[in-house]
Amino acid sequence: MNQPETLASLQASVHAPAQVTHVRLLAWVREIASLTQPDSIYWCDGSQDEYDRLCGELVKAGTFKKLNDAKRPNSYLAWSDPTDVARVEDRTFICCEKKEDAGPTNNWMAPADMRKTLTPLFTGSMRGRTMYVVPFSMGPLGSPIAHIGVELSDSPYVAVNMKIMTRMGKGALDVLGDSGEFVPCVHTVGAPILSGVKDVAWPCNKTKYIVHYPESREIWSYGSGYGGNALLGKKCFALRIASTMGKRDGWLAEHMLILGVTNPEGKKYHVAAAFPSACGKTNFAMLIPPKGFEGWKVTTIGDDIAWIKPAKDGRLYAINPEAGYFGVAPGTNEQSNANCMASLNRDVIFTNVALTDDGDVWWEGMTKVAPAHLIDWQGKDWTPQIAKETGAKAAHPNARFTVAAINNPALDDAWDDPKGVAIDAFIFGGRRATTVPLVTEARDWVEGVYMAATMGTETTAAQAGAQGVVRRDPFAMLPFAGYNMADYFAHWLSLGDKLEKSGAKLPKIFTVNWFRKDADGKFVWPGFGDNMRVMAWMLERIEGKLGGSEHAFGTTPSYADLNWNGLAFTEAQFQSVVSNDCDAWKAEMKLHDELFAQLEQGLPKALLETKAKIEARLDS
Ligand code: SAT
Ligand code: MN
Repeated sequence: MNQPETLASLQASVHAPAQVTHVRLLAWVREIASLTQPDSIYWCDGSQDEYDRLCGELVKAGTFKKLNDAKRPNSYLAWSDPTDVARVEDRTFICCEKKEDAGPTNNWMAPADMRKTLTPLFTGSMRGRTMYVVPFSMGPLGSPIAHIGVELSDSPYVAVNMKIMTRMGKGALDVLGDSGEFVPCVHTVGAPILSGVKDVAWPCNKTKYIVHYPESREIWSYGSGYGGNALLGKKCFALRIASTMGKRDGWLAEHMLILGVTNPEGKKYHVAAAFPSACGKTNFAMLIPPKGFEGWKVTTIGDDIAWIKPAKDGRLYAINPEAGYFGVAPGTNEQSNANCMASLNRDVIFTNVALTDDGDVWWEGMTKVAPAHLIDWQGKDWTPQIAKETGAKAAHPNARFTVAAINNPALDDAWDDPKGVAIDAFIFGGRRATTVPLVTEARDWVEGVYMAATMGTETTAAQAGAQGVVRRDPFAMLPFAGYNMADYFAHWLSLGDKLEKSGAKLPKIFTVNWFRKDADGKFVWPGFGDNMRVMAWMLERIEGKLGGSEHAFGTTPSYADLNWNGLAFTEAQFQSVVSNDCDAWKAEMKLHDELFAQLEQGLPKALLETKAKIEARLDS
């Protein structure tokens, strides 16, 4: 006869500490363990001891190399399998009951079909490995804006990265209590260790599935150990699943950095900015004001994701749900991002950068002169000569660092504030060599949403596939919206409408493009710290100051409207980055047609009306 199961026996069956009294959690861990059949189960407490121990085991397993402690204390380097180096968008699925709820920009499969596909893959997939139970909070522990997730993963690399990227471990379990809500996340590298076979340094599987069930709020990830494919709190939870939660409950989960900017008079503003992956969000979030901006201060709240909720005062408050940065290493240096370089002095996990002969790291663009010899990210000898002859990169272009936010010298005092910060402006930026001007202020919320919705960008190394191809990337959310993009636009419009009707002052919306090129293919705008010049103009606009000229899409500053102190940038150069070529824009508007045709079903009328207005202005 079946005995009623006691909490103690349930805990014992999954090796849970006595602290864990959440029956649903315990039962789910047992269910996944019986499916994936790990050799053992380990509950992460999130302590430094645990982190150090797991890193030590990763060193023994050959996944990590410990870097020279005298050069970079407490830091490690991992090299991935050369086939597992970026997010796999073509293997990413939104599995809701109705295909139209995922929309034409997402891969879709019916939940039942996907479960049928995944069950055999997950069956026994953790054999020979430990299953790590990784409880985490996205957002400050206990914040009303935060949400809890639990990731079950057979990758200790994931466990230690999650310790840096989230509030991971005991604190999250305490918030969960014995009945709290959590998003269940199952991750396997899909490489069971068969008896007698030695494990590899970076286990993964050729077959990959990154699967979201928005209706039951589950995430299932198979076959990859890299970044957003495997650290499921990030893009999978904090964007794809959270965007569906936000749509339902009236808030926004966005692919945005959040920064604070304080002027010399001591007035502080908060800006949230959306750029596609690997287009300089981390650099912008850690911007150091250039010469000519003495007395200004920029501080970081987040570098990748913002959760934004309307508050009773009618303003939009944002938190960074993450606790660390998983940023692109190549191109990062003292000039492009000195705050980031300082953040990376210690306590870092590097993935796919090169190893120097003295046990430190290097990547393209880190120093002007490359070291004479390196071991590249694939473990091969690398010299500047070899690079010249073969084009071999020392670091993979999507090589990353994982580092805690508290390492950032420019961290904002309010970064961990459960209330969040009130947003004054949204910035949307693509990477475009032509057409799109340096900066434009939208006439109003609806036109701002139009510009964000039709944003185009050249693809980067952050996604597997061809680079430098222009694709529409609405709100920089193309790979991250967990539901129909047309409904996502409608959600933005309706939120703005509601706030406006309540009498609230909406944040201003700007679009930027730091990436215009000249006839020789060189970037014209210096970017990085000099982006402060553009931001200062935006803040003046928020204060209602005039300046700028109106054109078909909104207002762009004139040369005289920007502070040029400390930068030699001619009026002609400026013209070349702000000019609006009418023919180019007419062609561009045709590309918007393509997007709108794709999203036809459910596309808000307001966007088509806005398009017609812009086209009429272009024609006049
Ligand atoms: O690999 S991640 O998805 O975390 C990074 C990115 O693409 O922005
Ligand atoms: Mn990102």
